[in-house]
Amino acid sequence: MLGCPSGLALKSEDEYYRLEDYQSNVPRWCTGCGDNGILTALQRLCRDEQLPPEKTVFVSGIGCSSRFPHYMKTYGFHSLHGRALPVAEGIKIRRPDLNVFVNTGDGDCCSIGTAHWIHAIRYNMDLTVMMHDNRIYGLTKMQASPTSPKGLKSNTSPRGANVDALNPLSTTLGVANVSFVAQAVDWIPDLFYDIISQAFHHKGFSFIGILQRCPNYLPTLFDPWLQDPGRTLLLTHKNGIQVSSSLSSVYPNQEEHDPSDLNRARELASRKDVTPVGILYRNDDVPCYEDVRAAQKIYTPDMVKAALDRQFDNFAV
Ligand SMILES: Cc1ncc(C[n+]2csc(CCOP(=O)(O)OP(=O)(O)O)c2C)c(N)n1
Ligand code: SF4
Repeated sequence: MLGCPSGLALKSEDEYYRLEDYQSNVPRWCTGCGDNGILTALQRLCRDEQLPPEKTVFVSGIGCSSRFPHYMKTYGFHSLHGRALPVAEGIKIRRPDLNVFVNTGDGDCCSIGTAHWIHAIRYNMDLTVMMHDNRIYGLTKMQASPTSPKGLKSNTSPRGANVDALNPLSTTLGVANVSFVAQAVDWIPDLFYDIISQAFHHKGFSFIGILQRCPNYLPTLFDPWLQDPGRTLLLTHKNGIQVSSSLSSVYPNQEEHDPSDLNRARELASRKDVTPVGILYRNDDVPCYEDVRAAQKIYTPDMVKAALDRQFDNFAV
């Protein structure tokens, strides 16, 4: 057994996965795009958890953020716009042994993919879902998304978006069987890593809304948060995130929030004066659909074989 810088006990040097073992193509995102930091954190997570690349899958829809699987040297599925979740569920139901991550954009998840999103929460399969929320359609060049703030000028709302934005956290917290909801921001990497790590360890549908900068189309959108740390409310708890003293000195606005308190989570999610960052809700007792299905399995392999043989016999000459 060998030691390593991160303190993990290893079987042999050859079996230790390094950061480079998860790095694939050089990302084609714009300089300063928040997706770059999210990618680095996920590669770190895979390395720290020593996830075998052949047992790990990143699934995405379509969008800038959905290019994610191309940059991970794991299995990946760059699917159809809005369809990342059903693809990921299909993978998980057949191969519950795989680590399945989902990358989706605010357009991909909250617009064309809404129906899949709502039902995926209810089915509560063991997936780690990152919703990269840059509040715009990036790939198709700046159209308003459901999370675009009211008044935002875009190519589809030249006079300003004229309906209130959808709140992805409140929406997720309103669905039956919700089991994990967090919010992260791409510009506080330590907290981002902690949140993503807790989401990964939660067994069930872990939804992380990530405020993600798009310097290409909305270069100043998150400036108020970057310039005024008081706009960010860090949610701390022994069952949530804990904040270092150095980070506390920058972000003194904190609240001790017990993630098992669903009503308080809903109140926090709907606050407009501050942006909560941390674990809003966690319930480890919600059953996962793949386990429910496995327990109800009524067909043995022999029964499947016999049924197939009967079908083939119909075509025998
Ligand atoms: C069925 C279908 N409709 C529309 C499109 C065009 N389209 C591609 S990406 C996209 C929006 C992506 O926005 P978002 O999910 O927010 O991701 P971002 O690019 O901002 O990361 C749209 C409308 C498509 N590819 N397929
Ligand atoms: S357009 Fe925006 S979201 Fe897309 S890669 Fe560039 S900065 Fe990132």
